[in-house]
Amino acid sequence: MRTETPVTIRLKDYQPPAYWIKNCALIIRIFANHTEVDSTLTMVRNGDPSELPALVLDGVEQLIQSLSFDGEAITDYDYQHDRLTVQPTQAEFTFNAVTHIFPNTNTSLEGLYKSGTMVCTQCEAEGFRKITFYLDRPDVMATFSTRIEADQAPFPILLANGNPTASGELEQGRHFATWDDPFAKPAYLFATVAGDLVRRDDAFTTASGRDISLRIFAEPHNAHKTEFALTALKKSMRWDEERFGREYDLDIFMIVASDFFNMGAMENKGLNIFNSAAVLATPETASDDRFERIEGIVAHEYFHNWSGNRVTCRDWFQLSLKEGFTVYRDAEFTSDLHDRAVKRIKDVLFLKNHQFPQDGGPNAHPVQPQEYIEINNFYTVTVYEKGAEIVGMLHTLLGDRPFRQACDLYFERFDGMAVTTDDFVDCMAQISGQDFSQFKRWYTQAGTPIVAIHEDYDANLARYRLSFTQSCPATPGQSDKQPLVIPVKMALLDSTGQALPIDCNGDYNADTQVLTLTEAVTTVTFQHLASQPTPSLFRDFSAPVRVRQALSDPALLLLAQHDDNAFNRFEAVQQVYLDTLLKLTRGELDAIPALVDTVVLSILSDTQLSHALQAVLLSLPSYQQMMDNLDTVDAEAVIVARDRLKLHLAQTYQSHWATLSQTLTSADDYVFTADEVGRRELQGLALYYWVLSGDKFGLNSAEALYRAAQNQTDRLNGLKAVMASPDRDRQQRLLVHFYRHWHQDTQMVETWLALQAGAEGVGVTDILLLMAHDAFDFTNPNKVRSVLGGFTQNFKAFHDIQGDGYNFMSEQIVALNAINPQVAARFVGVFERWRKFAPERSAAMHSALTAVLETESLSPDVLELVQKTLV
Ligand code: 0A1
Ligand code: ZN
Repeated sequence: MRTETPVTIRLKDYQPPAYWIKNCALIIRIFANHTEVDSTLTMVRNGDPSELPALVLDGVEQLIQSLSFDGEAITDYDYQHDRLTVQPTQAEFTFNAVTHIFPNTNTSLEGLYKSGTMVCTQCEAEGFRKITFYLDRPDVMATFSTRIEADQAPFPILLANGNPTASGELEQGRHFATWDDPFAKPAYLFATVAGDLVRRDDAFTTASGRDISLRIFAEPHNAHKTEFALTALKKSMRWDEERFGREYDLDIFMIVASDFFNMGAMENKGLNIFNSAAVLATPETASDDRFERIEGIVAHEYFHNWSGNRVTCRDWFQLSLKEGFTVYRDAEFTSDLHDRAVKRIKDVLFLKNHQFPQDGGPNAHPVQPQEYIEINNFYTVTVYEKGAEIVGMLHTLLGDRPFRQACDLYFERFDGMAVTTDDFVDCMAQISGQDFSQFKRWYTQAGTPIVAIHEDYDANLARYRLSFTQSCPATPGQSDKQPLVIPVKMALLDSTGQALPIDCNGDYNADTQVLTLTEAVTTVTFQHLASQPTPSLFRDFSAPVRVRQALSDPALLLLAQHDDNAFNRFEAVQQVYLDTLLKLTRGELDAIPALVDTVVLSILSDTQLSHALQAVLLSLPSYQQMMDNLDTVDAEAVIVARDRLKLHLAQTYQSHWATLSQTLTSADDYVFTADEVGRRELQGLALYYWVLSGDKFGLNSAEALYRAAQNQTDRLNGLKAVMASPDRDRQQRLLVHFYRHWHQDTQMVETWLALQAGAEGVGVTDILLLMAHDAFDFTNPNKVRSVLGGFTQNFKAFHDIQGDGYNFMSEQIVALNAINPQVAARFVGVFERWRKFAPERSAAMHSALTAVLETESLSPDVLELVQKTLV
């Protein structure tokens, strides 16, 4: 824990380093109670060699044993505030440090730490300084060689980045392994692992014929669950060659599964380390959404080998350079492998549920933040997901081939370098010949733009006009907003939903049907339209904006029933639901409008739709989306409204749900294909509605599905439906049964905890009971996320004014702050929208946050977020 006043780091203050590190030779000696790190840095002055400024190295909690320059002991040094200052006397020299660190007590899970029976690392963003003294910044790129020594019995496997070079026995039951990574990299990509791990092997031959060994390692209790990830890895490797021309470079690629991990996974060069929840899967224990997530994350980390590792970030303000681009790449991978429309719909839902609220709240920041206190707080949905949307817009603006050419140029020009988002966009500009200086505002301007649309049809002139007015609400520190470049993929539909030919005087490219807005107001005129068309705008969500468009009911219905752009069809259906939910919340409706029923019936009876699309089209907007569209949130009214519409759907279409639940079954073994995933998803939704309708047959059917299930998706479909009933006894029986059966399986226990924390009617007392359970561990982020994450995402439970959820979470944040600041800081986000709530809750959330702020020894992570949230 750092106690001094946190320092704000600003992009405008960026300076290149005074010295470069060319090579880092590490010897890591793991002992029972401490680890000795012997690091030799080969360094050279960056700048005038006749002037030698002090060398200031980052280093946290380093117990110094010795320091030397070129073998000469350094006695004159200053080590305070996590910085070591020494004075070189040559422009080229080696610096050696031998220090002791303590992985066993490192609960922050940054640097070198103990995870179960193994020892592993997490160095992004600034964890390497917890391992040794270093210029811990991404623009310092060095080749690394690593020698690890440890007791052979507990640690038979010793891994590090790069290719293996040697291994052997040492005295007293110890052994060593050496690894060499020839690709210069920043320290955040360093990794090492020591453990008693079981390994699964495979191989991959690259497009140019090089043979690569693939290995996944896991602790013995997880070892049977690695096959799926290995297959996903091979698919990712092939896809990156075919779609982006990117080939793997080392001789070996390794993945390690760790039960203790702060995030999803980490792209360390040649040695990815994964949260076991993000890599381990068998049909027995992982549901379809888990399989999807794992496949996407394996791909994401692998793709970083080029977008992030070979070409890396100059500084942490450029984080989206690698993250936005890599999220874009992994989304394309999933879209190519499975159902593109469904993937897009789910990604946009995620953006709207999480990024839009962030962009409209106290922690709104640009995709390229301009300042930070703790960089770990900027691994956000804005940097990742909005960053990916920006890359997607570049693709839309350039078209397939030029976009690929620009990516090729980027990889070739900057291979082995640490660069900026400007460099990336400049490649797009060079290939396309377009000027992207205005486009770059997407990186620096925070807030979700609003595009208001106005239509005007003149029957006499057969002329139709669309005018687009863009604006962007003020965000913290940014009151003046400039117009952005906004691509609008569009079509004009006739009364049957057919796209009409577009004639707008050649102003816009009719083939791609992409309008590009650049001004605050843009008006486009379309000629030769014999009747008024229905506009289908922002197809595939072509820009991350809020669209304000007053569509008539017939127009909305046409889009909801006939738009051949599946994404826009989904948007229209969601609009029908959302309008209804908001009106119900405001008390403006006595009955559910007929439009809802017309839409639902047409989805239920549309045999052309895939099951997966039917399932998303029949799902209601989330509480977050309701909140996001209300100025002030009356939580009770929001809950009552959503329950009412859900019950209406459940009861009105009870016979449909029963039929779907009973017919969408399969006797075949589990397969993970888009069709099968869709079938199970629709069956799960139907069963849920069936149970909600109050039909006892539905409830029995749900229990039967749970009991007969041969895979986790069916099991959870059954169990989640039972959890939607008021039958508490039955729920309890099944939960007891679940635990008895699966208590030895880490991922199943996490699921079991999350199910209970997310259940209807839970309160703080139940959560405390879960936390007192043997299965719970406050030092394990996955367990904490299952219980506290399950609870805080449980809208009814967390916001229950009778309960004490806010104070409870305030206490948990304070307790976590002392153990794991990163995980603690994530939970500050549950209070992010406190101002939106009506006075009683708003005041209660404010006081819970204030209580956190008044705690002594807050980590910079928590302090920064609480301060910003309270402003
Ligand atoms: N770069 C990883 C995510 C990651 C970020 C930070 C971490 O620790 C603070 C760990 C992982 C990714 O994008 O997958
Ligand atoms: Zn990433």
